[in-house]
Amino acid sequence: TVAKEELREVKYEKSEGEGIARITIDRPEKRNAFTPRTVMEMTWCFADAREDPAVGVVVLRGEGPLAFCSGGDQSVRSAAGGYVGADGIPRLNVLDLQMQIRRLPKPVIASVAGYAVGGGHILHMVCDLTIAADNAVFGQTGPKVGSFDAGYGSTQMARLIGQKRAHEMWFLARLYDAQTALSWGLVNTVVPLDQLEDETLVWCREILRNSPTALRVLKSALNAAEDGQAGIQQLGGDATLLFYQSEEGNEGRQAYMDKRAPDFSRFKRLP
Ligand code: 2NE
Repeated sequence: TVAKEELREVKYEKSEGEGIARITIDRPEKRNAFTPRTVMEMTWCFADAREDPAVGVVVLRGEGPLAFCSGGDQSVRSAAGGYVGADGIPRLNVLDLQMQIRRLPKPVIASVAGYAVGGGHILHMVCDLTIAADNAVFGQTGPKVGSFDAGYGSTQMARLIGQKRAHEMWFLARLYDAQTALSWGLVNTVVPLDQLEDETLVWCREILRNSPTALRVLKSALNAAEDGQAGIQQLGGDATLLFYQSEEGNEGRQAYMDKRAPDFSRFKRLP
């Protein structure tokens, strides 16, 4: 893990009083390819955004106009079974990051300029919304470089664009422009590159006006079927969180603490 003052490959900003956290992959010279360290830094940022009650929406982006993220840094990929950092240990920690984004109970928006390819394409797919600049390019390169993502990279893609197109995207490993991505349902909207930042802010502010609990439960619900038991757990956790805030839930806890029998008689059994 890393601490905030150790962030080197990622930039993390929180807007004063507005509720927006912005995570920027900061390796533009490599088209924002990620190393194990980049992923650890992103993990730290997403955890902070989750824990901070002032944050209501998270934006994931890449530094510069040329790339959102070009996936795993192939120069540190090892035959030992993953991407290797300074500690010499091979890791595929981006898979944990994907789950962290899915489970973060706040909306996460991918703001994509330039290339979103390989593992970078999967990162935008696991975000809840994608706003693309008109120079954005999407695709999976894995089969060309001897890699694949048979987790969310496959299942979530098929959910988003359908089985035939998902087969095409993976089997041919072509790159697609922003308009094609829009017509396929891979992204929510396409805007001119110079408006990407402003449009992302507009979407954030609109989201921030809405009920945080409604957004939280909807995110869980929209992911629940795909995530199986883990998805039900997330949705179930939201139900427990709400129940703990209710009079009925607190009657049970209070009765236990008072060493008396709980009295649930005043709580209606609604149809
Ligand atoms: C992204 C793309 C299409 C951009 O092309 P272009 O022409 O705009 O830039 P260029 O010249 O290729 O890249 C600029 C510099 O960035 C490095 C390049 O090697 C180049 O370095 P220099 O020659 O200037 O020294 N660079 C770019 N992407 C890199 C990467 N991923 N790793 C290391 N260096 C990279 C074009 O650059 C491209 O196709 N990049 C490779 C995309 C790719 O194959 N990514 C890995 C897919 S596998 C994966 O991400 C993955 C997974 O499948 C499963 C689990 C985890 C990860």
